[in-house]
Amino acid sequence: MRKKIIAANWKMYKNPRESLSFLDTFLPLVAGHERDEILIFPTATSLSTVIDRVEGTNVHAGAQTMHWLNEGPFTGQTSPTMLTSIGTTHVLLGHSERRLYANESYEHVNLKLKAAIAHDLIPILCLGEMLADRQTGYTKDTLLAQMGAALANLPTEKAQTLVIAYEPVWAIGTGSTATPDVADQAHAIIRGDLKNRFGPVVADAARILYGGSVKPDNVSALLAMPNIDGALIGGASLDPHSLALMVQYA
Ligand code: G2H
Repeated sequence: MRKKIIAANWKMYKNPRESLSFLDTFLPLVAGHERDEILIFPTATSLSTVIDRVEGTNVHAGAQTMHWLNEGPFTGQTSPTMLTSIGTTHVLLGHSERRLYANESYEHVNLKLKAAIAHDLIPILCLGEMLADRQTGYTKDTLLAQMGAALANLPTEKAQTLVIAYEPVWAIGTGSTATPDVADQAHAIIRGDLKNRFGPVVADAARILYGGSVKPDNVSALLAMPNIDGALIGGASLDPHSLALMVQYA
């Protein structure tokens, strides 16, 4: 039985004061909730504040991206060791907004994924097809190509903690969620590829989250599907009552 993950991707919202105000409301609402893992991915300037505030609770915090090297002349970047030095446990990698607006390729994501694992950060690898891929029947090919590039040369023993977020780009922030069946079919493709690549133990253990316009009124139907092991939630995670409802699967 895979423990589900409810993850909040705050994108470029909430300064440290707003993050603390959110947590003052949210933490009591989910206190003692152990059925699922609860993760929050604040913006870089709020990360250390959030980590300090959630210490000792059932909530963990992660970064929205990172570089693969430990230091260097890379203006604006944050390294794996910088993240672990403040107690970060998870990192989102390859989010479509990073691919779209920061030119991030899956070759970069591959370097980041290996660096995250080497530093005991749990990576959440984001992937998903564009609307044009789906309309032309290329969803499966696209997902397999993204998996192939992101997971290239990753040894099986390093794949044990993998978490993948399937986020169809056409469903991100658009209000159009994939139906539970459509999402589950994509998750099954991803799990099948994990099995081919790393064997049944890794494939059975990997959590595959769905992301893309998840809200309190669609979360329970999505999470009821056999291959959907949680949700990566953007817009609807910014309100503490809304996120708490989704932790309870609404
Ligand atoms: C997809 C998702 C969170 P939203 O980007 O990663 O955002 O729920 O706003 O579609």
